Amino acid sequence: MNISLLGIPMDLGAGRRGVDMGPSALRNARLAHHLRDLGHTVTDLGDVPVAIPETADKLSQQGLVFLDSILDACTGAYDRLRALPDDTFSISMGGDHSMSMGTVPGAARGKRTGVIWVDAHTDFNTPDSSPSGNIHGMPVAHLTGLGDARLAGIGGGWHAHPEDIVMIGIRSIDARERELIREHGITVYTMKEVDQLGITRIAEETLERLFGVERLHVSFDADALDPTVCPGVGTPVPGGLTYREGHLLMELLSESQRVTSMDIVEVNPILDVRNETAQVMVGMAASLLGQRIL
Ligand code: 4U7
Ligand code: MN
Ligand code: MN
Ligand code: MN
Repeated sequence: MNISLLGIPMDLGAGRRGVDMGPSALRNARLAHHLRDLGHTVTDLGDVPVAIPETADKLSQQGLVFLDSILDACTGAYDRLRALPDDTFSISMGGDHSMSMGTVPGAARGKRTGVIWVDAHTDFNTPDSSPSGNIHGMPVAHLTGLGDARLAGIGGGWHAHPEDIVMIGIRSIDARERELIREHGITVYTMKEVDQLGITRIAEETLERLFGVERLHVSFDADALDPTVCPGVGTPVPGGLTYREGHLLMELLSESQRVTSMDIVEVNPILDVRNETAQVMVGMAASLLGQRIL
């Protein structure tokens, strides 16, 4: 398979600094090399231009911190991905999770696309509901067309259908965010369901639910995994997916041969221990792209 890597070195959407170094950390953990080892043809497209907080205009309009610069970065990512051939698998390397407002519509290529959101958080705040004003807590709401019209418009009119979104690994949700999730009928597998049902059944149900979509995108926030597995994240929440649960989920999705794109987000090298978090996330990508030991 042809795989394209795109870096989005952005930390403007997060409350803590450092995830702008995520693309470097993932390259350093030899993402391209591991994918080539699996037989893929890998092209690194480099990074999308992203402003730094020191020079960007922080002035939040309606509670949106760094809105203008995040719009620019997401639009840049959207344009790069939208131009790729349909059969190229794109991996977007973040960067904070606000980048997915550009990478998901870009990877969708105008087609109906299922979104598998692997995260400790539901990221479904709107500017009104957000307790922090940090845009990395808002991408999914905007992908469905809710919230700020500029952020919701990044994909040139493409939106995710709420019934095509499945979230896995959830264990932190804000009060008003919970109401929005319910109101819009988003499918959520919390850690309680992971414990009760197991990842195998959740993967099967997810693929069944997303049976009708043309493309399938996995947006993988490193904080979905337990902080003992991925310490390098800005918003750690205890009680996350184990190393094997993460791999098994990727392996089962890989087996379906239906996934067409991926985000790796929220890797924070400043908070990490010897680049472990980037290494773990490279392993997750390798499992999603068909790793076979036997
Ligand atoms: B991430 C939060 F309030 N919900 O909106 C918010 F708890 O991309 C956290 O999943 C968002 O890491 C976390 O700021 C965003 C908070
Ligand atoms: Mn997230
Ligand atoms: Mn998260
Ligand atoms: Mn985070």
